[in-house]
Amino acid sequence: MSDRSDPDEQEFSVSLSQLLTTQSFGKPLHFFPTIDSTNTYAVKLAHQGASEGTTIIADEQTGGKGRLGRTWVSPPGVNLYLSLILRPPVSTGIAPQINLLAAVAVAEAIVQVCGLTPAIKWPNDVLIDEKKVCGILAEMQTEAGALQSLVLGIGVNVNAPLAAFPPELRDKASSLFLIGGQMINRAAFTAALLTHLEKLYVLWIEKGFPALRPAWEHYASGLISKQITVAAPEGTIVGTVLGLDSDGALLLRDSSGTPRRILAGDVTVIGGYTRGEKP
Ligand code: BT5
Repeated sequence: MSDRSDPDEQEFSVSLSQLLTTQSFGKPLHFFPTIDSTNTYAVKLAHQGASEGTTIIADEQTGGKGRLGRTWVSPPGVNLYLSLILRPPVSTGIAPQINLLAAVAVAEAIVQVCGLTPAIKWPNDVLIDEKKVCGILAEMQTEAGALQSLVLGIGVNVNAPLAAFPPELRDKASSLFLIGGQMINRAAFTAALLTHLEKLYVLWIEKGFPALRPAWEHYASGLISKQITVAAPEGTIVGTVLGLDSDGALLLRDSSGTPRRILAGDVTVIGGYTRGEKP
């Protein structure tokens, strides 16, 4: 733990420790007023042998990371920036399913704490009213091809005002506060998130991805039959969403009518994306 001077930060970390009823997630908890990236620090701890459940939270990130070298905007005092060290007994091919699991856990925490209607956009963005409120970045640590640890990074825009986002993000990003109109207690939200993460993680380890699939499909139901474009490593694909494969891959019918399995990529929904029905 680092020195803390801001009472809000202190309250966040102290009340989170008091609220946690998890077995191992959030234990131990390392809290930083400011850090470059909680994921970078977590990877370092993972290499040093930190146990499963070890959690790093920062009040601000100066070098918050998105996927593919992108940046995660991480202003102080308002949001959640969390990295969790995991050591799942799975192969590197299965490990990316943690992204889908995390998106479900974030959606469940949002429903429980805020009563809002989140939607998952494959693989792992959580949106409300078509605006991104959460990003997930999982990083694998391997040795001789075997998974040693997995750092799960989650950023949630909890109480950020619009001014906290740079102008170019203001029409595509939002916060739980901006959408719901109420300030959210960050400690209570984080405790709920870690509880949902742990519950789903135990289920995933015991029963595999099929046990998570109905919940993922519930939150991503608005995607089915939608026309999307996917910027995938193999190029840009335009198609209609058919659903999810048993391993979490996205199933599409492309514009020539051919079924496609997408393992990675950035999805844009043509004509917009909301999940209309209440959970
Ligand atoms: C992500 O990447 O969405 C993964 C973000 C993971 C952030 C967490 S915070 C804790 C942990 N420590 C880290 O350093 N990272 C993790 P990607 O799908 O590549 O999306 C990045 C894009 O989202 C950017 O290029 C912007 O367009 C947009 N963006 C950046 N900051 C945002 C924010 N705060 N809210 C919504 N959108 C944002």
